[in-house]
Amino acid sequence: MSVNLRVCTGCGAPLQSESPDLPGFIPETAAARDEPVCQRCFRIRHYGEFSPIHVSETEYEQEVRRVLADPGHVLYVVDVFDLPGSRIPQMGRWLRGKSVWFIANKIDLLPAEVRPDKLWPWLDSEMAKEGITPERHFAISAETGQGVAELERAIAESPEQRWVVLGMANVGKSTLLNRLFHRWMGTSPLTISRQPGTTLGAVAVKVAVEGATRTVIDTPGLVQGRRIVDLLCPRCLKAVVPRSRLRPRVYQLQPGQTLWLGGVARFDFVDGPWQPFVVYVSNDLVVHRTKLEKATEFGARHADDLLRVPCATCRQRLGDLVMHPLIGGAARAPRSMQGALRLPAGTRGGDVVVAGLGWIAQFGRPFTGRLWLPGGMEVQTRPRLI
Ligand SMILES: Nc1nc2c(ncn2[C@@H]2O[C@H](COP(=O)(O)OP(=O)(O)OP(=O)(O)O)[C@@H](O)[C@H]2O)c(=O)[nH]1
Ligand SMILES: [Mg+2]
Ligand SMILES: [Zn+2]
Ligand SMILES: [Zn+2]
Repeated sequence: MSVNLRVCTGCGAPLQSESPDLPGFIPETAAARDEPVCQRCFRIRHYGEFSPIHVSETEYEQEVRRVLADPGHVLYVVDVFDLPGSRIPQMGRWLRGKSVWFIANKIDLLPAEVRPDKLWPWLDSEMAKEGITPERHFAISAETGQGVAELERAIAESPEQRWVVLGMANVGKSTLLNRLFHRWMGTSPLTISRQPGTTLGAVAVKVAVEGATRTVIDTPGLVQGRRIVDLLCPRCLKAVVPRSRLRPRVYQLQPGQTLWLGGVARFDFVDGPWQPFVVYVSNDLVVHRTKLEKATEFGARHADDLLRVPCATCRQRLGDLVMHPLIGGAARAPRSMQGALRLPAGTRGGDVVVAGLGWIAQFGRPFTGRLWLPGGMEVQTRPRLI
C-alpha cells in the first residue's frame, strides 16, 4: 500500500507535531512510522472518543474541487435511510462532465420487504433535483458487505484508474472503502465513527486490483448541521440512528390519537376514518400512543422517563418542535391546512419520510394530521416503499 505520507492515513488531516489541540496532531516519535495515524484517529479507534472538528462548507468545497480537478470516476454515496439529508446542493454543478456511479448505502437497515430496485425511481428523482444523472446504480451495505462484490467487480472491470468517493458526512464512505481495501489488500486503514465529520481531508490509497493499479480517494463529508445526526449528542444518536433492520410497528389509530416517536417527533391523527399507520424508525426508539388532546402535556411530563430521547441538553439545543400539516387520501384541505404535505391518494397510499429518523406509511384513506419535528428537519412524502 502506498499513501501520501504527509496526511493521517485514517482521516486525511495534514500531520503536525506542534499543537495537540489542532487536527492532525501526532507526537514526533510516532510521525516517522510507515502509516502514521493522528492522535484523534487513535482515540476514536481505541477509546471511541470523538473530538468534533468543524470543517466549514467553504473548506469542504475547496477540498472537493481540488480532488475533482484531476480526471477520475466518482462514486457518489448516499444514505438510503436519510436521503434528503444526503443531498449536497452544489454537487450537480461540481460533478458536471464527470462519470458518476451512484451508491445507495445502508440497505441493511431497510425492512426485508423493500426490493432495492424499487428504490431507484425515488432515489433518481432526488438526484435529478441536483442535476445528477448517474451512469450506474449500486445498492449496498458497507456494514454487512451486501452488494459490495458487484461494485468491486465493476471497478475492476473498468479501465478508469482514479476513483473518488464523495458524499455527505456519515453516509458511510470510509466504511465502504475500508471494505474494498480489505478485499484488495487485507487492511482497513480509514477511521470511521458514528459521528459525522470523521474524515477531515482527502486520503489517497494506491491499490492493486486484479493486476492493475487503482488510486482510490476517500474525502471528508459535508457537515451542514441540519440533519438529525448533526443535532444530537452521542447518547441520543445511539437510540435514534438504527443499527439493525427496521421492524415495522403497526398502529390502528382513531382520529384524535397521537404517536410520540421518542420525544424527537410527534404524529397527530386529527381527522379521518379509523385506519392503520406503520411506523419505521430505529428499533431502539420508543413509540408511544396517547390522546391528541393530552399529547403536549404527555410529552413534557414523560420527556425524561418514557420517551428518553432527546436528553435535556439536546432538547435545549433543538428548541420547540415545529408543526407540519399533512393530508392523505382524498381528504379535502381545510383552509387552515394550506401548504400541507399531501400523501398520494388511492389504495397505494404513501410514506411520510422524516430525514434520518425513518418514515410512517399511510394507506390512501382520507386523513388529516400533523407531524411535529425539531426545527430545520426536513419532511417529505413519497409513494409507499412497501
Ligand atoms: N447500518 C449501517 N451503518 C453503516 C453502513 N455504512 C456505514 N455505516 C455507519 O455509518 C456511520 C458513519 O460511517 P463512516 O464510514 O464514518 O461515514 P463517512 O461517510 O466516511 O463519514 P465522514 O467521514 O464523517 O464524512 C458509522 O457509524 C458506520 O458504522 C451501512 O451500510 N449500514
Ligand atoms: Mg469518512
Ligand atoms: Zn487522523
Ligand atoms: Zn442528547
